[in-house]
Amino acid sequence: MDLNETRTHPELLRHKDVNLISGTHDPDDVDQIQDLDLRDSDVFVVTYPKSGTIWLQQIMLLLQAKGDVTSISRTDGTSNADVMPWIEVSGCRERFAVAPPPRLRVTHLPYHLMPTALSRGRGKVIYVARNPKDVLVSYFHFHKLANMLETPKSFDEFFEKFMRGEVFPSSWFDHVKGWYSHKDHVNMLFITYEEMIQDLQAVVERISVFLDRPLTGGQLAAVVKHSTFSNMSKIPKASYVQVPDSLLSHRMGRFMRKGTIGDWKNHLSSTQNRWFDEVFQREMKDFPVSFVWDIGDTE
Ligand code: PPS
Repeated sequence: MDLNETRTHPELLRHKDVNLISGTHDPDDVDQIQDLDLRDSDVFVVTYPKSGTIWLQQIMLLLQAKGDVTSISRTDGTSNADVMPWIEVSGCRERFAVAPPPRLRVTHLPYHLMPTALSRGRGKVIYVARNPKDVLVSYFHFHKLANMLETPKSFDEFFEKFMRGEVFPSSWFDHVKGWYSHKDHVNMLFITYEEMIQDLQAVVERISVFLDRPLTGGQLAAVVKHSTFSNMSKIPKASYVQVPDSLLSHRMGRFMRKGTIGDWKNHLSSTQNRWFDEVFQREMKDFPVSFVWDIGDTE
């Protein structure tokens, strides 16, 4: 596939230590997110890109519907993102202010750009982290289909940009460490993508307890069933196949790509892997959460 056949090269906008996406984010609008008044029922799913955002959208909407997938299935061409959008995308902040509860939102923003009301105990945060080698690979493939992002010339070029944090929203290391450092100052549940792969039911149970939304055994089983990779892939509004071609070039690949642990082994050279490990050890040496790097380690 010729990766250079593509589109214009959109620019990242550097703003308050974050790379925003020109045309998708408006810095003035993003600045106003900090002043949002929060309710206790507001929930933000926070992720670095490619860490399980749309998986959590599906789980949250199913939890809300007590596992009744038909009640969240819409035939109007909209996707889960229309119900649970990214707060930082232009236009979303105004709609948030007037939306009825519960206001469920996702975001890739770092902590310092989020509503200060979170630090006063208002609202809840579910942070999902994924092992960064798989994030890098998933993000590389996503850059090929996302029209708002620059198409990488090669994997090697993208690898270097990722390692330098020259992607939206900046460095994976800063994002995860930054949010984790506020774990005890906000109402936060910290989970990993790999835990979800390993035992989805246990994670959904933790989320339902955290949100104080109890489920019966049957409802829990239904939430889990309709949020597995294979089932979500068959639901157009959950798998993003409905997103217009102007945003995602579907011919370049699928949003629901592999959904596993360890695909990085098919992409990183041994030199890149060594470099990654050195940076990871330096950056994450005091980080108390460990990551799973291989699907075989979950068994
Ligand atoms: S984005 O663009 O930041 O919102 O992407 P995000 O949703 O965070 O991450 C996309 C990756 O998550 C995978 N995914 C899943 N994996 C396992 N099970 C389920 N149900 C699931 N849903 C989404 C998706 O396939 C992307 O990972 P890769 O590695 O590219 O397959």
